[in-house]
Amino acid sequence: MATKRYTITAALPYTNGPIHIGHLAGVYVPADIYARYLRLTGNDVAFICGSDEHGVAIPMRAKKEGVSPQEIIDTYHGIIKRSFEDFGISFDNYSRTSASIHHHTASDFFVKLYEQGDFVEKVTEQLYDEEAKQFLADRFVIGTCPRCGYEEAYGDQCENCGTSWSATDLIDPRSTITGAKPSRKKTKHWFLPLDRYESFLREWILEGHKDDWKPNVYGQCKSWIDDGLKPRAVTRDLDWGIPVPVEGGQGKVLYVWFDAPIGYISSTKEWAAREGKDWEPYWKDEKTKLVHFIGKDNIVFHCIIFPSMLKAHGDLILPENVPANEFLNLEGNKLSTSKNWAVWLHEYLQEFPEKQDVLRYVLTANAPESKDNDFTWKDFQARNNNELVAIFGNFINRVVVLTHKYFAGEVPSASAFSAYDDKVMTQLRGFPERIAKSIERYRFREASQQLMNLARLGNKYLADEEPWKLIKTDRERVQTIMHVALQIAAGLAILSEPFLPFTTEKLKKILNVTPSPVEGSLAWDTVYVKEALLPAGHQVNKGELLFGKIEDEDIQKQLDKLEATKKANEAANKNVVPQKETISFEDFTRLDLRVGTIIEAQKMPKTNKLLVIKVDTGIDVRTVVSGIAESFKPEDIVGKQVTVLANLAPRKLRGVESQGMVLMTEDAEGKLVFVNPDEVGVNNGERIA
Ligand code: B3M
Ligand code: ZN
Repeated sequence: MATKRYTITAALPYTNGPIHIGHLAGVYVPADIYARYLRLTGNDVAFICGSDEHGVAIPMRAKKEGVSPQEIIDTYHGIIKRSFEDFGISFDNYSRTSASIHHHTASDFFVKLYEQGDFVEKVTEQLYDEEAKQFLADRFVIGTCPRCGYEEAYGDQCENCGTSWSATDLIDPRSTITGAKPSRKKTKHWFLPLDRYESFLREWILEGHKDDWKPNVYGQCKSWIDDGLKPRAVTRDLDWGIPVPVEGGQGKVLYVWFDAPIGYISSTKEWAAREGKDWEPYWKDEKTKLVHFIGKDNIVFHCIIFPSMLKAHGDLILPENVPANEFLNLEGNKLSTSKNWAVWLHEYLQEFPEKQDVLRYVLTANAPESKDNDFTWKDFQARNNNELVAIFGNFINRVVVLTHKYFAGEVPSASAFSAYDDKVMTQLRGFPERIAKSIERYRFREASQQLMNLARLGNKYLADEEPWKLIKTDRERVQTIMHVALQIAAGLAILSEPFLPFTTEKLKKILNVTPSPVEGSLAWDTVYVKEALLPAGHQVNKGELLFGKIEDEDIQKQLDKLEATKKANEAANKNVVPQKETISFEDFTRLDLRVGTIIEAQKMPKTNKLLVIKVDTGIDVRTVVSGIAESFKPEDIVGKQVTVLANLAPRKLRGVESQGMVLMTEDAEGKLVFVNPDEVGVNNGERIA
């Protein structure tokens, strides 16, 4: 088998909180499946990660909890690292960006680019919080996104539309430290002139990776490049981070998104030093395949900015692929740390001890690979009970129990195969390649379903052949049937490892192929080359159940917990109706809101609530039927300027066609008031946006 060298990275999580199912589904489980698969097929793999401990998120969290930033990173680095271990994420190294090897690596990287003249040094006006006496950037600023209109966009990125910004681009910026409107103050920074890399990026991504990068990733890159790339500051006026190592850099640190991806390199170095290896081929040899696993909000940093840095550096390879996932929602709502709308990994394990593989499986089978997806507890239960228990677990259990019952646990020898046996064996031999192909194309959902199909094949085979009936009349035939079934069980033990590593271990124990595999290695490839994975005469152990049923009350408990979270959030927002589902900027632009003047008003006969009013909208004079008669007398509103939704489809109320809507809200007493264009005169027909 031709082996290749792979450097596989998984996004470095920020150590400002624990991690939840969204992180696992979006990045770490797919990356782990990929890494495990590559190792099983004999490749040379460095699977690299670590904690992202710089950036504004850390001091912000520290402030909130009233502790030092160091305490924050130490606490969450510990919790996160532990969660990864608990869920079998098989990093070769999990480092942290506060490590000195990282500070050195990132500093050296910066100095090299600086000396090569790859930066532009500029004094510009930056946002400044006079009260906090601090420059504001990144998450210290929120404001309205110029592209999509989202009002809570961060200073470096809008989490709604994914566009990356400089803080000064935002509309109506405000400080997240004091809430104040920032002033502007001059300061010097180093910029990476991304515009210089445009033609390189065009050629490398837009031409070179049109067919092999996921459409969501490719599309984001394309729109970025087509929008025109601008120089981007890679330093910040902050005191938390890696000091800027060149003259004039005092009091400044590297931008977190400059240092964090270099963390992949430092983590590789740390690993190589520990293992007595050379790190360089993993980052410098053109034949090495570098793959970044990330969530969709990290695409621009991994596809545009970091590659431009790598390119500038000159000695380093570029990623071969960046298979970013979309987002996972929980029970229909966006996962949110601040709203505690999440399934935290450490809590999950307390409630479902030893069910790591169940979560891994459910998150893979339902992974947000090409669109956002929803995690529901009902689906979790169904996948466990109907697939893992009823198909996979059931098959293994039947095979093991019958082998013990009929043959004292010994793999029987097979006599001549029937045509059906041959067909089943051929199908079994086809699975490694099918699963491999899906994994190599980053289609992990598909791969996990194929694994389940192998267990289905086994179940069907037993159900069709019915050895429990034949045993009375044809023991020899039963020997062959169990021989074949045991080969499928062994196939599952091998092929399930990337997906269900804990189960694989148990299964190998049951099949007695641990610690030393039968006759050489039970490796991925042996499934299709070996005559028998489990030879006749091999003794298998007594079984334990691989999966347990999840009961309705276990699920109800989780749903109740979420319901309590929802209530707590609602109480915290008291009386305020929760925000409706997010709409896109395009949705918003479809509303035609105008200033109009009420020129006539009268009560609708035989009703208490309705007024029929005539509004001059500047476009025309139209009739609007409005349910406001209890709050206004007709004569009081004539002459008032109001906001009109002009393009609402007309509808008839009591036989009168209403051609629009006048916008209203309630005052503290519950009385209706107009949503008015200020008291200053505005021309009718003026648009509101
Ligand atoms: N810490 C961002 C995130 O968690 C970030 C990834 C860095 S990868 C170099 O969204
Ligand atoms: Zn936006």
